[in-house]
Amino acid sequence: IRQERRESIKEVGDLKGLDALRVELLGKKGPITQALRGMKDLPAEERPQFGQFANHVRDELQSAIEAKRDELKQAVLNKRLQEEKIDVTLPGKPVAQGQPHVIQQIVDQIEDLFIGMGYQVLSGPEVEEDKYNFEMMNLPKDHPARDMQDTFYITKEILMRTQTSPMQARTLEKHDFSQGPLKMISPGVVYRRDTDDPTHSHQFHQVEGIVIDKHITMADLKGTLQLVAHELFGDRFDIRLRPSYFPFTEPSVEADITCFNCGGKGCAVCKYTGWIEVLGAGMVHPNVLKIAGVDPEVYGGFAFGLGPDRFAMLKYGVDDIRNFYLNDVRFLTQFSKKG
Ligand code: FA5
Repeated sequence: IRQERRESIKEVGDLKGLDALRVELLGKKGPITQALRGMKDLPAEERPQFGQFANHVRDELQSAIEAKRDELKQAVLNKRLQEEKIDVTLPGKPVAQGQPHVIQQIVDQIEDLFIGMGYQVLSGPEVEEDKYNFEMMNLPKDHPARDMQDTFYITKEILMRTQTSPMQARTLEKHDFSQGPLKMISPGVVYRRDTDDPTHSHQFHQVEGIVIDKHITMADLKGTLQLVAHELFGDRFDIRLRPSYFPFTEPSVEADITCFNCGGKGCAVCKYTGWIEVLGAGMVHPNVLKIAGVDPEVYGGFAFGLGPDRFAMLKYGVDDIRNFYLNDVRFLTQFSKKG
């Protein structure tokens, strides 16, 4: 019987079966318990020997069951490990990756270009003081040119900046010219109470630029702008300066770029002129320098404010600026850096 039972323990295939067998063999109704109970019918001198033997068999079966339980548990674990094995050589699942917004891509390109020419890149507050946005830019409270940029006012003195030009005033005020010339660009978002249309948005981007030193001329301005056009659009694109007016520059210009659509020949996109306006610029007005505490008799230079939204429209042939702000991923993913 002993041998037979040991065989049956060996043959059990799972933990449930083993438990059932344990109850069957060692439980109250099992043969060992029964045998021990029957001991009282034996002659007194046989009882100790019989008891000893029965206990011995019980212990033996108990340890056989325990050994089998360990073995089964190990087998379950091994099976799980086998099933959960990861094949690290299999190709991974592709993870969808985001990308910078197309306007940000243009701004990044502009930043890289100017950093390469030794400019510092600064960012300024979008909620700005009237003082920096207008007054220090040679636009006192009663100046008619304030109407050129319809403004979102927060209080009488605080507004959403209408241009990145206040960063000219902020840096001029702080710059220590004994340490060298000022060369700075400042990209950011600006706000105007413009009615949205295909080429105007009430919220758009600008990149301000300013260079102040002792011998800066308009030729430096034109050369710099030409480089920007060539870098962003390619060598076949040219830039042309037209006389214009800004209260903070004298003389002032607006810069046009060869129309991407007709290559300068003239079409509906450029209203048959062959050129598209992309930025305002000029030689920094002596009043702007004076107000910021810089001597205009000694220092002078140029400044510009370009519109990356218009650059992006030109570069990619987008005919409505509002597309950049609708957050339609089908539109935005077209400008993937990889593609
Ligand atoms: C200015 O804002 C001046 N601060 C630029 C400047 C800086 C001149 C330094 C001289 C010296 P303007 O309002 O023209 O200028 O805007 C500059 C550029 O911003 C425009 O050429 C155009 O590219 C872009 N822009 C202007 N208004 C909008 C608009 N509503 N939506 C999209 N882009 C615009």
